[in-house]
Amino acid sequence: MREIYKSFAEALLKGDQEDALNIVKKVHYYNRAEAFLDIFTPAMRYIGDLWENNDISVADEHLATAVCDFVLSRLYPAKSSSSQAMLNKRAMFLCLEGEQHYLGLKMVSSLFEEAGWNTRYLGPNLPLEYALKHAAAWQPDVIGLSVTIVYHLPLLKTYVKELSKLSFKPEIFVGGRLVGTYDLLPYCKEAVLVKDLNELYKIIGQKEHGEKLDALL
Ligand code: B12
Repeated sequence: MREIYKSFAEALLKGDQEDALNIVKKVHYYNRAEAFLDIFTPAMRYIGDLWENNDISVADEHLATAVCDFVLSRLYPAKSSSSQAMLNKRAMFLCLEGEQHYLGLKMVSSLFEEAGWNTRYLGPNLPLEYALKHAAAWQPDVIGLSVTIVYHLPLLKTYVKELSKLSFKPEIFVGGRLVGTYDLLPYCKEAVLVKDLNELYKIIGQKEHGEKLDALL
């Protein structure tokens, strides 16, 4: 059987939101985490390979990103419909200044929300100054950072160092493409490095408990 992530990638590249949603509907027995792991993540990485090999253009890749973002938003849990009891815990998520790769972070935020956390997703490219101010005012238990591009690593070090100095001592989670590829410990000794969504689930609970897609679409 043709891998479903490739069909999903094709729908993204055609800019076909309905087709992309229909492909997700076919795996209605999956929960969010399974869909993110088996379909969304490999599809976007496959699109990266096509782009790197010049099989698709920058415009194609932007279109695919936009459609993927649309489908992710459709799957984002409504605050009131979380399958789990609210935990009275807060988590905020952001990408470092200059970092534009936010799709993975948005998935992670969605999974925390589903697991009963109160989340704030601050998206790409957030300068440290604003991250610090927002965190100081909202006092999250967890701050999740995402890093994809190697030349952002020096910044990662600064973000982790400064955020971990906050008086209420948030736990800092660092994820993103580079965490699965390199040993980033020297850049963020004060943080928890999370390689992928399976690792995340060891921290926030069992992925089998997530809502099935048929209840969402
Ligand atoms: C889409 C895309 C873009 C989009 C980003 C859109 C967006 N809104 O995210 C745009 C067009 C903006 C872009 C720009 C660039 N990109 Co780009 N991009 C990609 C692409 C195709 C997909 C990224 C993606 O969504 N992956 C899927 C997600 C789900 O995976 P992920 O981020 O790893 O997230 C997972 C885990 O890591 C984890 N996770 C992620 N964050 C966090 C955080 C926490 C707290 C936790 C716990 C877990 C976690 O959970 C996720 C779920 O599985 C990749 C290809 C690839 N292999 O990833 C290239 C890729 C990353 N890009 C690349 C490049 C080179 C660039 C540019 C430099 C291109 C240029 N010359 O301008 C710029 C840099 C922009 C910048 N300053 O950030 C290269 C990087 C190569 C390298 N060696 O560094 C790649 C690998 C493409 C390639 N094959 O060459 N890109």
